[in-house]
Amino acid sequence: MKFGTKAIHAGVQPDPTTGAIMTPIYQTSTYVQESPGKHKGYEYARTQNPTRDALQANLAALENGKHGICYASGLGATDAILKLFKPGDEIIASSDLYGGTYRIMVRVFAEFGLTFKFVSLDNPANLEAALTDKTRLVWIETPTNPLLRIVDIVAIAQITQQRGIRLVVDNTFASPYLQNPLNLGADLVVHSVTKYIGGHSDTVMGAIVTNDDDMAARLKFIQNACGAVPGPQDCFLALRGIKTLHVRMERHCQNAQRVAEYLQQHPKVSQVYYPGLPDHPGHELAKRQMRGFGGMASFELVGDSLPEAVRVMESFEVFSLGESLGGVESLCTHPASMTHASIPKPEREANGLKDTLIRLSVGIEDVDDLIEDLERAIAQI
Ligand code: P1T
Repeated sequence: MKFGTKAIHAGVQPDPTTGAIMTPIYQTSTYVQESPGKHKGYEYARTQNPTRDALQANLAALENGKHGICYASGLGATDAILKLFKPGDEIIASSDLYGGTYRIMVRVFAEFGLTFKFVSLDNPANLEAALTDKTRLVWIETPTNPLLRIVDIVAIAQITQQRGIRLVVDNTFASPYLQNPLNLGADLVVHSVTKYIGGHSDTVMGAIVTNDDDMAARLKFIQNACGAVPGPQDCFLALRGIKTLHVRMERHCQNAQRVAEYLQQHPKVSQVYYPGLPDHPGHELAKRQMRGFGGMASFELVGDSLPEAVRVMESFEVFSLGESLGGVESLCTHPASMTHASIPKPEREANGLKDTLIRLSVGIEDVDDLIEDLERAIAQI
């Protein structure tokens, strides 16, 4: 079955009691048992919920995995993965990554004895150099947030597999429509469902997909034991969002390509980060491992003046200034003060993330209006 058909049909079937074509929102906390332990497969809604089951099966199908497990947020999913490890275990993560992922690692799990190293993994040789006999997990985003670097999943997986180290790919920026890391050698795929999968900026949720039965069982145990489950209404919204994922992603890619090309030729723009541009260092790799270049683009203005960058961000009329990404509407974010503020400035700067970087989540509006908005906003400086 091809992607669009799976997006609409995988994991869902007409409701057995009424024939309702849409999976109902099973808004219940418990399920009646005939006799202690004699029930229809559902006991308590933290443990199982039919709306969540449908979503989990659907997401597993979209990532070509066996097991889908959903959490109350993307960071809830990250939290569950980190709980698979023990004090003394070392985790190597790519140095360009979502600030909240950095924060849960450094401010929460480091306190429990996990150790973390942040390494620029767009060159896989850097991973070889950083590995120790304590390394148990490698964590990558690709494309990375917010600098849109491309990490070679196959090359990284070759290194981790040889040494029995687990590889997680945060596939939030690509979505399962553009990239399937399990097919490229990853052990676990993690998503902020909040973003492209949900697609409408109305839900916060996370998901993990894996083919590994043992890790799936442990992650389901953590889902139930620690309790970071999404509610049924959110699962319904995510399922509804997914039905148009393939159509939305096509338009996100087209619009972002046009926006990136426009920005690249603008005399007041010094740098554009978008993997669909032929001079992006990861362009050829992105062509190999992705089916499109996605809807995220970042840029810097000539002169690197923070007040000027702020003036541009304040001047947008179609792009809304805010955190998050992946919704149908275009958003603009200031990573240094918003999504990546929890990474100390010297570390951000060492990684190439300037205070003047502007990140765009290019929505699916009419692209001419987006370009006009950029033109108007940049003309303010
Ligand atoms: O917000 P939440 O659903 O908990 O997802 C966290 C998360 C995980 N991974 C990536 C790559 C992310 O971008 C995020 C959340 N990011 C934003 C809110 C943002 O604006 O970048």
